[in-house]
Amino acid sequence: MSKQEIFLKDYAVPNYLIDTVDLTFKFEDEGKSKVTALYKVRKNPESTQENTFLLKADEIELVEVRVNDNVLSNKEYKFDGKEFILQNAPDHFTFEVTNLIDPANNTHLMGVYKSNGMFCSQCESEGFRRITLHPDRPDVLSEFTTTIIANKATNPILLSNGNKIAQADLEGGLHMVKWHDPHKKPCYLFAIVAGDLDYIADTFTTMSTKEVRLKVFTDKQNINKAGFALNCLKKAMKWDEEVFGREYDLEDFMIVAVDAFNFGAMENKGLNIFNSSAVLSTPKTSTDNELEYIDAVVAHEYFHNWSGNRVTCRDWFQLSLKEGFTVFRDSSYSKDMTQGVRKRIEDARVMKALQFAEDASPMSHPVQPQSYQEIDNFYTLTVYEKGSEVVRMYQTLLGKEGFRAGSDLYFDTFDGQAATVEDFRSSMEKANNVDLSQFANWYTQEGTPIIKVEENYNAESKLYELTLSQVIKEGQKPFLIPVKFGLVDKNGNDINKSDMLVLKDMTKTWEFDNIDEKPVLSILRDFSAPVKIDFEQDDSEVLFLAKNDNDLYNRYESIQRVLIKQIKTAIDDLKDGNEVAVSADVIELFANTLTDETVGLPVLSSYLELPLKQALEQIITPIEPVLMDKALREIKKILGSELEVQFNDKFKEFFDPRKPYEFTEFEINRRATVLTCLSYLYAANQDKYIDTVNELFENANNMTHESSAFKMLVNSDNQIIRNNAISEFFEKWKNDNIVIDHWFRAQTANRKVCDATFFNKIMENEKFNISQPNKVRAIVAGFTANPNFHTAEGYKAIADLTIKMDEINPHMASALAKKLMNFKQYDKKYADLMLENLNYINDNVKSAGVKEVLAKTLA
Ligand code: HT7
Ligand code: ZN
Repeated sequence: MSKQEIFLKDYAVPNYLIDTVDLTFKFEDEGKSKVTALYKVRKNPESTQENTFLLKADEIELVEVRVNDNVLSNKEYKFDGKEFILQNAPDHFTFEVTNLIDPANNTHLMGVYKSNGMFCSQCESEGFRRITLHPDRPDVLSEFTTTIIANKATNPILLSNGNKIAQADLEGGLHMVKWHDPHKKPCYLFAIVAGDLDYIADTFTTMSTKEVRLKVFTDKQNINKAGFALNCLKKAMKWDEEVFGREYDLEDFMIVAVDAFNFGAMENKGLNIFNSSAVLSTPKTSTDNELEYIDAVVAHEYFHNWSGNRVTCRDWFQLSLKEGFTVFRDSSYSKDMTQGVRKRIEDARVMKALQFAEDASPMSHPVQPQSYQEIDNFYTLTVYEKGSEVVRMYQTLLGKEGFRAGSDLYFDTFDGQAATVEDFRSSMEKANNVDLSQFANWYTQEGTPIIKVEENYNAESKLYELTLSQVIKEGQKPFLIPVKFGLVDKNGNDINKSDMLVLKDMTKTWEFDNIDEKPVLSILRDFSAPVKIDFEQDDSEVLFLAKNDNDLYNRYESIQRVLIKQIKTAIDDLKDGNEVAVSADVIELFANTLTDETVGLPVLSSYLELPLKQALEQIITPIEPVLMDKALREIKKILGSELEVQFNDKFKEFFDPRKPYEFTEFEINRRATVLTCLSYLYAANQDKYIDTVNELFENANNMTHESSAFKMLVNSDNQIIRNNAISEFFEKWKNDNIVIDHWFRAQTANRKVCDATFFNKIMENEKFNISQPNKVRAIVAGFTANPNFHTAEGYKAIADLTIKMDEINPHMASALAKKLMNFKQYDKKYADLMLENLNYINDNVKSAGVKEVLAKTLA
């Protein structure tokens, strides 16, 4: 059933505020659990509305409601299961509700549910209403006290937000723990956990010398995998003090790992709840990428303590206020920790491949959406990643110091309040004494702006002119765009003095005089704004930049431009029934990249990566997914074969499989380079390199090597090698609930192993569990990247799974429904089949989230 559309322009302050929330949970190991909520309520002095107290509900069973201790009869309120309305409420009163919840049967994973026998919660965005009656909006901030009662033998650990203020053993094998959170917070930051958990502990001394107790809780079997995250937490706490001046504000900071979780993690005040895949790790069980991801997620959730919790959002339209800013903060942290320049390349890669695709999709929306039906559909790349790029542009324009001054002012001014993206901007403006009002357009206007570039050089007057024009949607106002650039001479040196142009108007020309020779323009260095560039630059200039640009990011970008052109030609060749050929220029460029001393380890593996399919799909249309897949494979094979010597030299220079594992920038880059080189060599000549791959697989002392080697073996042309690797990996890792996801994903991604029938069958595997989103994500991420997905049966398999998930977990179902959303960009033979399946999904689903995606897609 579709939900009513909610508009930002209709925002009104809440009629009532709740000063204190007193919750009591009595958890039952079997059957339903009882929740009692006691609120101190008062009329909001800012509200001009009547005395209507409106509370939200979802799948809760009401037992009793009291106002000022008097039980209400059901004639004294209106309740339809979703909304509870008390008309003519007093100006001040206590409101007490008792209700039942059913955690064991809560498969939506929102509210309180059970994961692996443990009680846990997820309230953002609108999950608190699945726990008890509440206005459930982020601008109602309260002081929470939480009492948890449960069987002591089965649930020895009872956790909630804040400080533990009491505990006692009770009759009948029960015990009780009481928590109090002194910081006012919206209910979406509430958390509760009960179960038989183990933990590791440490301490952190803050900059004002307060000692904070740190704990990471996991199920008993995984406690040996908690240390890495705990260490990351300490690094993040220190970094936030040093770089943003933010200190932690409670005596305890706790992280709990749960297996069934809809997202990466959740920043509940003092009690972060994590998807176990975003916390549990050792080098033997997690790849470098996964460890870096864990480091980033731990930091991200911790950073929310200020950007999100101390200063929260007024309404869900302000989601990017906390998410864009916090992604910016975690991205800066990752750059400082291990990722360096590779981080910028990766962030831009995600933006260009995935966020730009979202901007071009039916679900396109501004960083600050102006309306929604189901807010959970808007936890998107646009709100998170583009939102982070927008915050980054503030820093680019204001400089690091100016930005820090703005951030300090923002935190000081809005501490303890629910703020807006305008509040953030006004802090940046005030601290720097500038007018940034035009910046609002980045928040309110959707789509990816294009900058058209024109240049003119006059050898006689030695004048170089550069014109930048904005190509934006009809009706949109021009964006304020920082454009970093270089004018590169033939020796690869920059001849421009300032390195940034600020484009405010629809079009503007800049003049540079005394230029002796036409320079080569290196535009949008550092990916200084989330825009596309339309520039018909000579192939020879692009190639020159790919080899000589002194800006490490733009050198990568130019290599990608050369490759995109090559892939386009290859797809055309295949369409014409010809074989794929790789141009001498491309081969020479790769040879140069592999041998040029100026290409250091920090960038080498990124420079050697072929463009992501999603990035190509925006440029090479209509999309021919099967031909694209083939073109990419052929190009890789040819490069691996033509440049075998160079790849092998690099490989040998850095290959050291027995070296003890270290999580350092150098070692991560070294492993990435080795594995990238090996993947080219293996693509070109499996027989010759199979022994190396096998050895790496058998003797790996870390998951980075093991998982890469496993994927190569699964890709073998030899069925026996494939099957052996698949069964060996399964036997070794079947009892590791996280590592086994590599096994699921590697198979469904592989065209030699998985088609639609296999995809449907793998869900019957003893280790597959449909109620764990990680499992569903693993098989779907693999299969949708596999060319066999693009068949009638492949689309139907995803449609069937979407329909099934709609019943079990609507949040996941929405994500699945988006897989077919871009059907119009595909060649007609695929588009028709996708459309057929979208209609089939639409006829068979109920949840508001999926309905919203389909309504936009089919409009
Ligand atoms: N703020 C968190 C968002 C989140 C979430 C949203 C919808 C459904 C389930 C969810 N779990 C966590 C995550 C973050 O950005 O930090
Ligand atoms: Zn976040």
